[in-house]
Amino acid sequence: MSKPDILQIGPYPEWDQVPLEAGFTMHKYFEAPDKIAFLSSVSERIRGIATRGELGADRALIEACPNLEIISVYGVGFDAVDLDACRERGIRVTNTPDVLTNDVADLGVAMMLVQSRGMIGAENWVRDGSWAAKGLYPLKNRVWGKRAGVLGLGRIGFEVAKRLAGFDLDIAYSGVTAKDYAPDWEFVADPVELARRSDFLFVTLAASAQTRHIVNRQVIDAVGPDGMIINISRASNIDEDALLDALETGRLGSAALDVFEGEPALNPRFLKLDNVLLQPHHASGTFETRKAMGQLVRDNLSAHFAGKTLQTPVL
Ligand code: 8YV
Repeated sequence: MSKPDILQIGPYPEWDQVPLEAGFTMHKYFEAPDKIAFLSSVSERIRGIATRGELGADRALIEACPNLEIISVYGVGFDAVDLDACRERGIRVTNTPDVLTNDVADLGVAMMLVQSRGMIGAENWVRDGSWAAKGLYPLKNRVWGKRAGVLGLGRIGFEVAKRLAGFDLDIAYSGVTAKDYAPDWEFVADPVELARRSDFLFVTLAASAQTRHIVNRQVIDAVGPDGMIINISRASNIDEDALLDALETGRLGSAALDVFEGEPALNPRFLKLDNVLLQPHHASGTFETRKAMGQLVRDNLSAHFAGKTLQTPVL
């Protein structure tokens, strides 16, 4: 039996690539120097797309593949996949939820700690001899006992909040509705109100057209000059220009960011700031989690082509 043809939008580690190639005929779109020519040479055969959270699949790509049946996303976020284009043609979409939740939450909390305690600067203080030459490292801000706001108490937000409880933080959250699984934490519907009562504002909501720039200038100003915004979701959830303005002028104390508009390129204004911690979109980047994500990508593709129930369907 011939193997289903899959268009591969981005690279995977070898431990995923090898089994993918055993089960499917993989067409590496990301390696093609002339993408348009490459696509037109394979598009008729393509029955599946394997992509990554940040790369997705836009309408033009979906429409270029007339026999497309399924898009399997290596990531929980599917905001970069044009779901309307998929719905119109009954194309199935899967993602990789749950397996990455704890690692993403870990990194978010680590970013808060690293940035509050100035650990990157402290490392440099040791390495460049400042400790010996200048003496004690400047004092930094306490974490425990302060107030945290979690914007979006889904799977990842919940795990962030659980961890923050361990630091005796006073926790509140915002979302569409109050969650019955979070009776100990205050529900604050309005993001501006949530920001006003937060020393640390965690942005953990799934990105969509509705959440675009939900963290706007008003929210940023409500966090204020002593506060910090931590983003482990998608850049589009924050008005990045407003964030940069606030960081540059000190209207916002600091930020810790794993995601950027136009990543991996980022606005050069970020590089001039010392009140922001910059991370290369690696919140799910552990061996254990990435292996589980790759397995789910394959399991969903295999289930689909075997006519079985999809493991983690979005559509
Ligand atoms: C991954 C992500 O870094 O899950 C997501 O939505 O953005 C991340 O886990 C990415 O999908 C890997 O390419």
